Amino acid sequence: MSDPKSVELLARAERLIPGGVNSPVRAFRSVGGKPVFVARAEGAYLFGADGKRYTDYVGSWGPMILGHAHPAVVEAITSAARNGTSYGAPTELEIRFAEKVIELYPSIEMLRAVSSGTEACMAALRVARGFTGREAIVKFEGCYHGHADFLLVKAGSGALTFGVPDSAGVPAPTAKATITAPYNDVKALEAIFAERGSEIAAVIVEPVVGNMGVVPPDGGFLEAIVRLCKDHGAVSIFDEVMTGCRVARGGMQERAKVRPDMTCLGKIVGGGMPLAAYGGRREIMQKVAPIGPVYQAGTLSGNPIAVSAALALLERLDGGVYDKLEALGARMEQGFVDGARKANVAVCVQRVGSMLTPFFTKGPIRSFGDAVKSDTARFGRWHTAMLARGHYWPPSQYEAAFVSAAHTEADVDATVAAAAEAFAAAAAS
Ligand code: KE4
Repeated sequence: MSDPKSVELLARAERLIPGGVNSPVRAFRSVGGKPVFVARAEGAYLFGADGKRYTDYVGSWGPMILGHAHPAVVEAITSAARNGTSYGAPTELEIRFAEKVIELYPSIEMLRAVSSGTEACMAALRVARGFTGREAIVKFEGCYHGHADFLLVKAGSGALTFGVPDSAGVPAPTAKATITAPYNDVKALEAIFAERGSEIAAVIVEPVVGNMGVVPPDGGFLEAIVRLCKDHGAVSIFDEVMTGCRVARGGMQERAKVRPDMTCLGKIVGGGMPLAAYGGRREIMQKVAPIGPVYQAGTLSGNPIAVSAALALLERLDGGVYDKLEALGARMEQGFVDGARKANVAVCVQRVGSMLTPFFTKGPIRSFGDAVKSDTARFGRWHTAMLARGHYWPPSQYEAAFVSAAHTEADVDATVAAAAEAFAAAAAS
């Protein structure tokens, strides 16, 4: 349940915008209830339309790693805006952005800035297809790489068959070129390559899944993807839009010490602005227009305001930030485990650094098949109870929550206490 002001705003919004929201998950449909309309945010907190304060664990779905309205980021945006908002021409700022990203991601030798994670993943796959001259791509069930047609695909009848559309409006032939495999299943991936290796342009993976809830890779899984791609002349693509600068400054590829051929970045790397990027080995990126035959473009790509925000954020992500995020993440994980046990509720908390998910099932969760065993109705009741207590959790069982460096131990302890009550409430009803 949300406040009367949000209810009134939703009624107005729904007449003009599908579901009253500009992105589906914001509608709270999978948890019941109605969304809170946000008036402003600062540090670890959101303030609803009625002024109520919430401790925020969505963080704009990941970017707000230093908290909302960080003074240095706000200053960078306002001073950049005084120089104009967009030029549609190259700037030194974009060189500095590319230098910074390449410093953080040594597997990237050349990159292109775009305006969203969807664009980054769509473009990376088009470049991989142009580089290899092949059409088939492999993705994993439960992973989300944005809403490009050929990525809104679910597994066909058998593991080795091509995909079928997972959304209305996606042409069957488009989906057909996408093969879906179970996450963490090396044998399934080996079988796909054995059967169709010569047709596969790329394998794209969330190196830690956030989009079915947090599911870490088994040891050797990421290495197997890179190896199989290398052996068969395909391109390995790590979609680090969520994990980039989240699980480590250099993303999961730094944490796991695995180097993909290409990487997609967004969210934190974009400073919480409409800024994302894709890049990788120079010989691959040299296929991109205007120097190569693969076309990709964007009016606002590398926008000076967005790049200024990103640079202000990225230069503040020092080692101390990640020590704090790890400590707060671990504190919250332990608190949830203890609270669920006391309430006698089956909850499996999975976490990598400061991204975590309480799955309402026994666990462990290694794949989408495991994740869908979760009791989503009980999660929905828990989410509602958390919101009522002033804790703003991602409104879906199949999402990751994020702790920021603006959160304090007291914030986390208060959320853990609320969660304990909410576990009991969810269990009782
Ligand atoms: P955007 O087009 O939303 O900027 O990025 C797409 C994307 C690509 N790759 C990964 C790993 C992602 O997590 C995302 C977007 N994440 C969702 C939340 N799970 C964004 C929230 C939303 O869709 O409103």
